[in-house]
Amino acid sequence: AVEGLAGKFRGSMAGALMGDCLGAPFEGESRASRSVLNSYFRRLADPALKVPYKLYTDDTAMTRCVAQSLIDEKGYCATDMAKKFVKEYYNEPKRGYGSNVTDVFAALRATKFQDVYAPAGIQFGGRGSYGNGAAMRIAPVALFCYDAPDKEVVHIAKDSSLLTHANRLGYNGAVLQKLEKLLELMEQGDSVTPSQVEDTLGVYISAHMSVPTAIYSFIRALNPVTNIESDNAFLRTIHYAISLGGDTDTIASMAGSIAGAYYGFSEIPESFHRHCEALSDAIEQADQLFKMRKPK
Ligand code: 8NA
Ligand code: MG
Ligand code: MG
Ligand code: MG
Repeated sequence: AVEGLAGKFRGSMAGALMGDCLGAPFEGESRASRSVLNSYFRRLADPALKVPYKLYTDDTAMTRCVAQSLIDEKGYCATDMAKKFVKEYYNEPKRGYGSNVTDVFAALRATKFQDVYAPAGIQFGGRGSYGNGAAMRIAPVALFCYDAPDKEVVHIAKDSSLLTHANRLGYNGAVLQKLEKLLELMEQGDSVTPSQVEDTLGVYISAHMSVPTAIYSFIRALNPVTNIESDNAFLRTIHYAISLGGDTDTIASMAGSIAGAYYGFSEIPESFHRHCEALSDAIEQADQLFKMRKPK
């Protein structure tokens, strides 16, 4: 088994994928009941269960592009990343993309990538998208910048987001406000209900109503959670994130990437590996990003 830092890189990429695959069946629906989710996770843990793997969605499709672009270009290249997003989208358009981001892909293609940041800038009457579609694909940037100076991670995170999501100031401010609320919820421990999380942090497709929720899910699942049977802490994170309802695949993917990095790949139960599409690709990309670490 790969342990240590390499295992954390694998865990982060695998966690992002698994949150997406496992959360996708519940996306956008009303919150799944505790018994439905407990039996879902119990069934998947059974090595005898033979079912087709769960397909990844736009979250992973875009995460794979971000990772592959950083690997191929040995750094951030806006044009290459934008081209990869567009190629991926037109190859497999039915991965469940947000309803407006596809206009960006169309405009990038129509303008032959002349100004790769322009199409995102004109979304929503020039305000830009505040959807969580940039945050949901960010894990490879954190891995690529692991040993790099902080300013590099901020630069790549920001600029790679701007390829599709221009409304950054708006949601950054909101995220900071939400972090205070997150701390308040943390102080209330295991008594916080899913409705309280929904009302306080949000479970929606906007970045500011999902990124703090994903961080909260990771923190909350460090300890056992009432009504969540999964006793493996990595799975508990994904299980808990899904239990909040709303944008389940994306919140579970963001929480899963944090949990996977924290616990490491070896903590992800093997019985779950075969339930997620293309896990071996996520591991391969993690290994390549690990090898490319840039010293400070
Ligand atoms: P996006 O840029 O199309 O944004 C998603 C949605 O957010 C838009 O369609 C709008 O409804 C809304 N929105 C964003 N910015 C603004 C704004 N400035 N003013 C008004 N409304 C705005 O796509 P994205 O890549 O950010 O979307 C990511 C999400 O879509 C992820 O959850 C992903 O899994 C996917 N998705 C979500 C659902 C769901 O029901 N939760 C369903 C299918 C797909
Ligand atoms: Mg999705
Ligand atoms: Mg280059
Ligand atoms: Mg989603």
